[in-house]
Amino acid sequence: MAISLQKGGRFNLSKKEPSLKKIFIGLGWDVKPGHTLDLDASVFMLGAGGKIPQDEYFVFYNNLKSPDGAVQHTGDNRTGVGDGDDEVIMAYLPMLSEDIVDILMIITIHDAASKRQNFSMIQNAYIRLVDVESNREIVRYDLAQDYPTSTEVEFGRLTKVNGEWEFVASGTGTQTGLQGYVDKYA
Ligand SMILES: [Ca+2]
Ligand SMILES: [Ca+2]
Repeated sequence: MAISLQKGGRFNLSKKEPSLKKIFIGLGWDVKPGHTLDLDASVFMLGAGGKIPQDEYFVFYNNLKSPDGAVQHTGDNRTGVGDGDDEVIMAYLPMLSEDIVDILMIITIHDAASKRQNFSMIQNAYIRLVDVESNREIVRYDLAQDYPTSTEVEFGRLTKVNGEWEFVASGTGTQTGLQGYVDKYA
């Protein structure tokens, strides 16, 4: 059975899943009745200085693959309708550039500012990691908290600590727009 994390929880993948290579990162959400929102998954792959080493380490619907080939976005979902994963990121750990120490999974609301939308209109949000080889869910984080003012939320991140990869259930909401992340990390 998969481990279920609370906000701030951590799971050491290198220690507990030493054979893990290819990770299916499923991101899910539902739009509350009466609203129409388009959410997008983005990945920022950061070096030790807290910045992306080059532009293409920002992986999103217009740049589906990282330069090292390790992280791939499988495509845009416009509605979030239906149970199960709405957008999916694939990560292949052996191909990851040695320079990368943080991989942030961020969900933004498309045109949130102009449409006056935020995460209070979203429910059933989660992030889960699946081992592709065994098709086994390893760890999951359900974002129980409401985000009344956030226009984007970091659902989770993979972070390298002393050479070991940990998954962190971050659940951090902001209201800077996707551009705010680009300004911060690029
Ligand atoms: Ca989308
Ligand atoms: Ca959904």
